[in-house]
Amino acid sequence: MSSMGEDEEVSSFFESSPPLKKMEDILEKLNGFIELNSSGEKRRIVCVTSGGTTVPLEQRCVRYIDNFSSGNRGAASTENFVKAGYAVVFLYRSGTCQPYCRSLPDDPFLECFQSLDNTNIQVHSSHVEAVKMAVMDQQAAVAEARLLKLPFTTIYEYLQMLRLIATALKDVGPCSMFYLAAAVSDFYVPWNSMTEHKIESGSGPLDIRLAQVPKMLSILRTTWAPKAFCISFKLETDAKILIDKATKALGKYKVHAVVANELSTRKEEVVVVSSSGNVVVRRDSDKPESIVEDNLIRLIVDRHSTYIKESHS
Ligand code: 9Z3
Repeated sequence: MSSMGEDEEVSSFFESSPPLKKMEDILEKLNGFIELNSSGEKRRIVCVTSGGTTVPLEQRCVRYIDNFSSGNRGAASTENFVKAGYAVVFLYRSGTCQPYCRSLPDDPFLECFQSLDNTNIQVHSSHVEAVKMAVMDQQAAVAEARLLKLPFTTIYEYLQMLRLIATALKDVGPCSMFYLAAAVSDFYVPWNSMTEHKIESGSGPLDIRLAQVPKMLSILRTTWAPKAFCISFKLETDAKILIDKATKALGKYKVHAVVANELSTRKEEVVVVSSSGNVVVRRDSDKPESIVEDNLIRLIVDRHSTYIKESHS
């Protein structure tokens, strides 16, 4: 039997995926958001993906395989894109780090508050500034239609939602961007070959065969949103192979840049790999509050501006 072509693999993935819950609701929010940002003063729109996708092992899922990502990169990048005037569709893994919440304690969140008496709860003085900024910035971003948050958990949800967003952004053309910081599963259990009920234990070791997730990046570039500016990420734990892998991804998927990062140093530096050469981007280590995303998003926004200018000429 001949092996399936790339397009066939993609269609077979979507045909066999469990349908997205609340799809109508997601589409309504998405189209409303894009319309608000495309009429009148036209804004650039970026889809930031963030957090890791899960691979369920059972249809009524008790166990799953997960991809590591705290969501910090996506959340911090979203804040910077909003600051730079973009409208952001934030496609994030439920429960991961959120924009404007990075300086709040999450463990335990209740540390932020103190109870004075039965009727009065106050923000603890040590967190007043952080809570005030978080609430005000988040409310402003949502009220001005600069931020739309859409959650996912599984690889099935993530890819279906990415396709919806890409298709909805097609007409925004070069003014749209994909910034794909989510950690996406490479392997999965096809829905049709997955057991419905919880896998039974007690009968020795478990053998599972994982299929390869079709490479959606190619389809995103060629079919879903070919005119969008597209930034993908490459994560490795072995620094020796990182740049080579990122360079190969750049050539294979024809994205506009690949941001290469190594797991242990990802908060200190990244390398932006593109056809114009490799640029190392670091956080300003002399400023304690500086984060690598401040400098990274400045560079990406600049590159996007050049791309828009070149597409008009
Ligand atoms: C990244 O490389 C992100 O920068 C991180 C951010 C996940 C490392 P955190 O969320 O970390 O701040 O904790 N994302 C892409 C990872 C990925 O799965 N890339 C694929 C690959 O490396 C290509 S799509 O093959």
